[in-house]
Amino acid sequence: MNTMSKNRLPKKWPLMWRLFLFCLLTGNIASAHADKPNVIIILTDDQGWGDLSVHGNTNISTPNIDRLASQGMALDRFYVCPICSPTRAEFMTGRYNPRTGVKSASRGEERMDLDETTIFEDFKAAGYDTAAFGKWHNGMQPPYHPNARGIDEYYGFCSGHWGHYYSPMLEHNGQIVTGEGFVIDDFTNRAMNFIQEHKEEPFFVYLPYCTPHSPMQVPGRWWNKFANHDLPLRARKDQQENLPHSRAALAMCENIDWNVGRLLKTLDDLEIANNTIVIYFSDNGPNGYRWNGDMKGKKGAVDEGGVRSPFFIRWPGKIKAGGKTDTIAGSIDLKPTLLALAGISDTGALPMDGVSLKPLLFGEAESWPVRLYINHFKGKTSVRSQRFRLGFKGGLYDMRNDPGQRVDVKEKFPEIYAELTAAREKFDKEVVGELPEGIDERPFTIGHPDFAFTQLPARDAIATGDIQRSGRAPNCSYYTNWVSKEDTISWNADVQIAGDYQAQVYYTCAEENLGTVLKLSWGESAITKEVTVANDPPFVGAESDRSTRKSESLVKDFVPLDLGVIRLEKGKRPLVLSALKIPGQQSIEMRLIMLNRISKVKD
Ligand SMILES: [Ca+2]
Repeated sequence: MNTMSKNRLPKKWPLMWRLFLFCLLTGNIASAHADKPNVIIILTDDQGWGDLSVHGNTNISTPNIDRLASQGMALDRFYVCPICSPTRAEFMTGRYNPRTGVKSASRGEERMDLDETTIFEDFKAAGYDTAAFGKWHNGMQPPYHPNARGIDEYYGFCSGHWGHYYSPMLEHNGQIVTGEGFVIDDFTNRAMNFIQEHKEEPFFVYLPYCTPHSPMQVPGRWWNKFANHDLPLRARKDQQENLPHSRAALAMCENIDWNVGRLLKTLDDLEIANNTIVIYFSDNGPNGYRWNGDMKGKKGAVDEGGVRSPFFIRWPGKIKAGGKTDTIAGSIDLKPTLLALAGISDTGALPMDGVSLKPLLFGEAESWPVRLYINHFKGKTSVRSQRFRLGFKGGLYDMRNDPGQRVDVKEKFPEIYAELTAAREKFDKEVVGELPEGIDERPFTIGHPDFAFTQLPARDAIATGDIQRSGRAPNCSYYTNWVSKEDTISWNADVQIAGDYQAQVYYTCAEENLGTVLKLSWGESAITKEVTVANDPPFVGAESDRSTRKSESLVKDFVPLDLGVIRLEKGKRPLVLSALKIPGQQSIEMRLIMLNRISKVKD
């Protein structure tokens, strides 16, 4: 059941009215949005610049993505952030990541500030139908949730990574659902269906794929080609290369390519390819040492290899096919560029750092301004000019003659060194300075006025005593080893409006541990529930891994248990899950709590 409609505000203008008025004005039903190109953004996760055959990687064959380059334009010096969430924030806002409040990738630090206006909100205001299928990674609870940031239709997961890619637990517009098959195929199917259903309207589809990010899972159809295959091209430091990991990553990229092919064929079949802008890029450098054109660094580094992404844009008849430029650009330029290409205004008040690349793409850039492009993450700032890169340790590299960043030339180019160093200091002071220091203490929001649902995962919770997190990285983890009644699991929370909330906990509990009694409390308000139904599923994930996982938790088939209805008064305090009785070895294993507001009450 799609419960989206009751959870979201209605659009200001019903669709039929919008279409009717538009057609009345244009007098042309068949080309009702000819001046409004559709937009599809394909964003891959941890795919390096080198992970494509079009870039000379003979280990791999990616004909469909390569076709985007031959039918569109390649920006071959396109920069993103060294990790996931910051790049997404830059794409959505046109602003350097530190300005957006995104500090890191988990425990709420991935949340984008609420005064930011997303590209989706702008396109939605211009009459577009918007959708995202995949990994959001910029906040889970409304108003940080994608549905609250301009996305009409959302299907995927909001965390930074997932523990299993085959029919996993996902969400659809805030409600927990089970995926269908391999996630990338599933996300693409959803996108193709959305495009089919919305082909008569202008649409904006965002496809943030979650591969080749670990866990390294990919169906046999793609894996078998690589399983026992030599890789002729190896990492720059090939002794550091984990071959099973590289093989899996390349197989995952070939699976992405197959899905891109299906997506492009959908546009051809619907005869809307000419009116659809397709962009392809990645969110950071490769997630391992593998061939990447001799560049220095991988994911996490602000060196060239950590931040240079593949980038292709196709708009048949508008952007010349087969074009390529080395002009530096990056994720902060996407929002201004797409707004310019679609003739849409920014509805936000905050100034963008990026510039519109439209003149470059249309071959109209007679004198492109000299600019610097800056990459920053966690105290490390690197500055790129068209020719040089100033590394975060202060080395200056001539990227034209030394693309591998091997020789520091700051003594040979003292003026350039001084200019780039000054730019770095200015950036650190003015831009990085906008990011609050210390740990992120923003509470997790519950019960936004426009959205009835709130998911509170173990990722965002704090546990005491003997309770353990199931994996090193919080993203898809759960809490286990709850052996003491003294211990609790709690969320630093902020209830937006008072109401009665139906609460469910997604749990496991072995037969011998039944009878444990849970208590969920918000100040004086509390509900209790005895666990009487066992759910003791096996671990899932490792059996599908093509190379050994490191930080992701294995998952289990958690099921919901109704805890009852709890009254939550407006305000900030911890939402606490405790155990009044633990008659067996331990209480439940806890994956998440779902809250659905069933009625509002006066404050
Ligand atoms: Ca990533």
